[in-house]
Amino acid sequence: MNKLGSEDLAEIADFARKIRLNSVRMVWQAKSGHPGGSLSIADILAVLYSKVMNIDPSSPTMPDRDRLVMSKGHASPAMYSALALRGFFPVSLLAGFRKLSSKLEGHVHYGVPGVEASTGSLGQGIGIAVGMAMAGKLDNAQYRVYAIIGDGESEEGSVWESLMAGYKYRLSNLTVILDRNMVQLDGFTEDIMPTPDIAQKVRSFGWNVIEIDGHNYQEIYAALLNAKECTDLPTLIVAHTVKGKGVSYMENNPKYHGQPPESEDLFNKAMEELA
Ligand SMILES: Cc1ncc(C[n+]2csc(CCOP(=O)(O)OP(=O)(O)O)c2C)c(N)n1
Repeated sequence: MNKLGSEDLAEIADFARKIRLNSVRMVWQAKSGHPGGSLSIADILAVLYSKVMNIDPSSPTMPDRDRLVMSKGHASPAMYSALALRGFFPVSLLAGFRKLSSKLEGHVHYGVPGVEASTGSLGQGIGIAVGMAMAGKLDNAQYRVYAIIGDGESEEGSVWESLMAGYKYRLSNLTVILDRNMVQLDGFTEDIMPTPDIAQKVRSFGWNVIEIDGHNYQEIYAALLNAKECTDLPTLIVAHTVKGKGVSYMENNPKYHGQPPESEDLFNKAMEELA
C-alpha cells in the first residue's frame, strides 16, 4: 500500500507538530540555534521516523536498523526532537539543548541515542552515508541508509563527489533527501549560488530522482517507498519545502536561519501558530 490512511495521517501530523514546537522552544531556551531549517524538515522526519524506517528505540544499535545521517547538522533541534518523541531518550532532556553538561550539542552529535554520525561541517554527512551504504552492500545487510542534505549545503563540492560515488557503486540502499527550501545562511540560494533544475543535474549523474512537495505526507511516503523499490540505483528525493514552515514571520526569512525569536511576544506567537 503506497497510501497512508487517515489514522496514519493524523499520527504524522501530530508528530510533526510536536517536532516543530519542541524545535522552536529549544532554540528559544538556549538563546541560540537554527529554527528555520528545522521547521522545513519536520514533516519529512515525522514520516521517516513513524512510518518508514526500521528502528527500535529500545535497541538503538541493532545491526539491521536503518540509518539516518543528518548531513545538515545544524538542524539538530528537529533531529533531537524526532528522536526524543520516538522514544530514543526522554523528551525532558531537550531542555538541555546547547547547555553545558548536556549531550545535546548545537550540531547533531554522535553519542546521542539514535544519532548515527556527528555532523555540522556541511558537505560531510552525505559522504558518511555513502560509506555506510557501501558497507551495507558489502555485508549483504538489509538496512537502508538515509541522508538529509540542504540546498545551501549542496554548494559544497563534496556533495557532488558523493553523488558520483553513489552511482558508481549503485547504492540502491541509499536515499538522499534534499531539503530544497531555497534559503541558506544569509540569503537565497539562487542569489548566492544558483542551481537551477537540481533534479535534472542529479539525474544526469545517474540517480533515480523524485521531486515532491516536502510538506505533503502522501508524497513524502510514496517517494520513500519508491526509493526502496528501486533496486539498481540510489535515489535522491528533491523535497520542495518552506524554510521556517509553520511560523508566519519565520517563513522564507533568512534571518531565522540561525537565531531564536527576538522577544517573548514573538516566541509566544510561534507557540500559538504551531499549537
Ligand atoms: C563547511 C561549512 N561551511 C559553513 C558552515 C556554516 N553554515 C551553517 S548552516 C549554513 C547554511 C546552510 O544552508 P542549507 O544547507 O540550505 O540549510 P537549511 O536552509 O536547510 O537550514 C552555513 C553556511 C558550516 N556549518 N559548514
